[in-house]
Amino acid sequence: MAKRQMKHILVIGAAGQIGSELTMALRQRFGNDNVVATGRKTKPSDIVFESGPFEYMDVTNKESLKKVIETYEIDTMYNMAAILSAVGEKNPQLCWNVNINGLIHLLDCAKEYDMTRVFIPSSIAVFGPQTPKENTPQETILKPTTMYGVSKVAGELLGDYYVKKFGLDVRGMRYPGIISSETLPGGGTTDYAVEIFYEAIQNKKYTCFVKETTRLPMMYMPDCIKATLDLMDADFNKLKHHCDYNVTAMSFSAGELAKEITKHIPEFTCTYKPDFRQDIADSWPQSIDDSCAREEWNWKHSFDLSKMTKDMIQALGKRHEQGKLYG
Ligand code: AKB
Repeated sequence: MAKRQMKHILVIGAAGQIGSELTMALRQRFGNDNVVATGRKTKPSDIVFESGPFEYMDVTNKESLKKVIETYEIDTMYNMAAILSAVGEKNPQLCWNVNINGLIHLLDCAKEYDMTRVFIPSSIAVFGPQTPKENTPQETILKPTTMYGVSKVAGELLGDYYVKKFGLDVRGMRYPGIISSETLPGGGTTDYAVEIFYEAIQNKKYTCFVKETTRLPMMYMPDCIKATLDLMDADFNKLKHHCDYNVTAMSFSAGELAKEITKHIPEFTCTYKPDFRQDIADSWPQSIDDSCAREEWNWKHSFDLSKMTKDMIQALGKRHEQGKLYG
């Protein structure tokens, strides 16, 4: 399935938590001018905005997507635009529209413009209450109870369909909760695992919106970027799956995370006040079996709970000292 070399890359959703850091990693690798960043409304970080091309574009509007593809002769796309689980429950129609209608536009454009490769992320949200919770297998029950999860299952199936039916090279993985220090996440259930660090640094206390015992699969951003680039680099012929790889790095409860933070900030306290996001978290697995990703494209993580916590506190602590904790 080797076509042209990857040259002109489009990152959709480049103002978001993963899109912003992915854009910078791709620019470093392929050259600033070869990576076009787009966002719907939010202005991205200064570095994303200033280091290379940036366009405002709405993936639900196919014409605006086509215009960007034609202007920059795009041959590779990363679709990081999504309405996440918590916002998706507040606005299910918007969630379906962005996550599915946007995705179809993107896949159709990839086919129409004979693109080299497309990345479409999925999520642990594809799993539901009937899925085994521990060491969740690659092949298992996919009956999510959130609109975000429904859209992600449909997205995985759509991506696989475009591979089989049209010979398009589409790849994707089921991201766990992603923890990072550059751009705050927005609208997800796993957001508490990022917010807790900001609050620990700034106020030495945090009210967590899931229970102390809530345990979810997580990954630190450097591993998330590595996993994404590694899957996109992998030899297509070695991939037995396409859009639905399980990936993980660590699993911990909210209480275990708080305890790890107190090793660095002893006065930090965490209280727990579960809200509607508790039900979402309870419907997801606690740990993931990602052996297919490890076997088929050599996935390996580097950060565990203690290494990630140390790194987060160092990065945010430095920004706090400079009076720029929130950028
Ligand atoms: C969310 O919490 O909605 C996301 C996800 C796990 O996909 N971070």
